[in-house]
Amino acid sequence: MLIALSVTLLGSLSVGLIQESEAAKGQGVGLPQIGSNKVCGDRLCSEPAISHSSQKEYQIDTTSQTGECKSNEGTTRTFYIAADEVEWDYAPLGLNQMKAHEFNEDENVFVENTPDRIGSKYIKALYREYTDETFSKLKPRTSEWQHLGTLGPIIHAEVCDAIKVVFKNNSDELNYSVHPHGVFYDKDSEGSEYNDGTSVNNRSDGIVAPGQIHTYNWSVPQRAGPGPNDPSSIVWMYHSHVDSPMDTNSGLVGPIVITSKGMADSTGRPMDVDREMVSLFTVSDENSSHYLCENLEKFTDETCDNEKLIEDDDFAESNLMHGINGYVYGNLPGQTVQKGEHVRWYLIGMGTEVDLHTPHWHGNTVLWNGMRVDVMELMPASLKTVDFIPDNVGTWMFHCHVNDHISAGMMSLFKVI
Ligand SMILES: [Cu+2]
Repeated sequence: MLIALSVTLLGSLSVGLIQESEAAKGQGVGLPQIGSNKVCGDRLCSEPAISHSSQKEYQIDTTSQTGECKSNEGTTRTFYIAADEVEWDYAPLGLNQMKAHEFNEDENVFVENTPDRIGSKYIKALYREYTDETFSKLKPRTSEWQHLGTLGPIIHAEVCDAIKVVFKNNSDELNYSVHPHGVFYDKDSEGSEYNDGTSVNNRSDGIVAPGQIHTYNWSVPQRAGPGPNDPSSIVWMYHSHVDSPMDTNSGLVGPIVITSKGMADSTGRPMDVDREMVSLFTVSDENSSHYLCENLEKFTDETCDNEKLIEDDDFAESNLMHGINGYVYGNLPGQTVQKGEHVRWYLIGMGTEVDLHTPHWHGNTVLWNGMRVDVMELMPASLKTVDFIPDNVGTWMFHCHVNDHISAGMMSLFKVI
């Protein structure tokens, strides 16, 4: 039987080699052809690697930029979002919740407030959702979205919908904007000003002055929605892009989730998902925030006039807040999922060259792009979507696996109940 199997294997392999060399002659390349010798798991299999039907699915849509959406086909989803200057606490519990102990000397480098250290509280600019165009009443954040922390409100839409963001800049002195990733926008809704040849009339989106309101209109063609390898919804983000590094270090980042056409409920959320989670992994560099001087004046005995302090490496390090959604050392609330439900977890990376993050779920595994993992990789502005069905009840660590970031507090807890 072994001999027979070997002969069969050799036979099919030699056919494969002949096919390959013939193909190589014709195409001038030596790459093996995908064909009858495709490896299926731990065995050879005979079916073609790519069927005609799957090839069809992978064709790029060459229709107009709005894909196959007809005008007025979808829903217009309106959001009232302001940039608000607020006091934010990276560690509101006042302890290291990962170990349920008081902050030790190493942890206090980042969170202890002293006469010349800001500590865990900072003035930041955050996107916050209001109920209407008067911007007089904040829309309450439900317990489901409590874990968003510093992130702005989640913008849900379905392919062929339109998104309207009425943005008010509530800053006293600073210009801000809303720049989206992924969705379709004209120049007056890009939220970023640069030398692009557009007229002055097209520039009110890029710099929204203090107290001003700008309405951004974004459409959601197919190319803004899930691709062939994506699940039924994917994550994008929006952020201020007047001075992108300083604006985002100050806190102005939020998530956009686009669901495939026909897969969303009335609120634009994916119908095949029970629970959505969003996590932003970034080292918020409060040294590069618009509010450094204000923070010094409010929380310490120092001011920005003390150049020696501002240039001190230890002071600079104390302002590198290694957070998940703006929380350090297990202070992030509301990360609760249920055993057996379909959880979709959206991951966002932001920052600079130190922002190489590897989110790791303890106790469970996730699926990304058809692959099983329990650690993901994020670079600045990475946007990734994973799925899982929790099967392991308990309180689990969800943290960045980069050693330096673990020490600096980029850790949280999630519960499977
Ligand atoms: Cu990290």
